Amino acid sequence: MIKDALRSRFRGALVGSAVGDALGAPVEGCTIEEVGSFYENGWELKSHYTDDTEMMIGVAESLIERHGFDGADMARKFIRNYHAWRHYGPGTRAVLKWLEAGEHWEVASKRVFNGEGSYGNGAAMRIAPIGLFYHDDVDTLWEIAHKASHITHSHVLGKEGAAIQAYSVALALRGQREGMLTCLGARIKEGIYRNKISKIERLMDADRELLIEELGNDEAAFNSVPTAIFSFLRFHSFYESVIYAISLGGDTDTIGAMTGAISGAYYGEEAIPQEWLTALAKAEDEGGKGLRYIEWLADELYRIKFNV
Ligand code: AR6
Ligand code: MG
Repeated sequence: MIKDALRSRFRGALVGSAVGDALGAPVEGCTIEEVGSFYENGWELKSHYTDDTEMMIGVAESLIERHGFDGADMARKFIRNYHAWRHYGPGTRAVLKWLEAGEHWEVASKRVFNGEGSYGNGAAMRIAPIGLFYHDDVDTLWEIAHKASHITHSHVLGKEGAAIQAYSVALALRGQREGMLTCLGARIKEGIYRNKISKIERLMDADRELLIEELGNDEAAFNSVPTAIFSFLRFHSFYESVIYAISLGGDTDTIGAMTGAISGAYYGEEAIPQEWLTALAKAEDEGGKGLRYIEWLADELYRIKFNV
């Protein structure tokens, strides 16, 4: 693959994730019907991005500054970037508070949910930069995705979900759409994910209700990561995959973000509708880290990765 195409795919993954997040944000928690009526006049991007993108930015910033994974630094980036109004999950909010108070990044996340740790999708939703940075080395990708998740999500299902999402982004970046499910199947250890990934092929003609029943659409990583992979594989364009993911209702911003990351890594930034890019830039004009900044992060990851 020529390097320019790969550069566009780096941008596509990060920008695609932010676009999916912002499109899903106003309909988070809605039913299929409610999403349909909110967007009945067309899929216009009208919102800011949420915690999904704010944390993805932190992951990218840390990889760039440290030239690889550094847990303590990544935790500091999450704390520095935190804005409560971007709607963080309750578990993550608590962990970030303890990290800010000085707890070690390998310890703080183990305290939530009665010591079980979180299996929410909050680690998977932000993991795209790791999928890009380690796309050519699956063993390292898998290990680093688990470690980067552990900062806030220490439950094995939270970590495995993030690793599956990171690997899906890497496979999409490498153009491996056909072999994606086989490659994932060969890596996944946890039964709930193995089971759902193995169903995807058979569900291609399912209606939305059945799809939700089989794969899920909520905040648990195992009820949303397989759904994002399905949304990517079910269609042949960035636009169709992302609007389908959001049309399922439930955790729309995060399923939108994860579908956008995989699809953006596959199709490249050019495939993202220009109106969505313009609206994303406009929504963040008042001080957030917007489109140009996210593109710059992607370019930096690319530059460091390929030493150019
Ligand atoms: N036991 C029971 N419920 C759990 C457990 C557990 N061990 N782990 C997670 N949950 P959280 P996130 C449920 O709070 O993953 C934002 O809007 C529990 O209901 O760690 O960072 C994002 O945009 C918990 O509240 O947050 C995402 O959409 C929920 O999973 C979403 O929230 C999320 O886990 C995920 O955020
Ligand atoms: Mg969110």
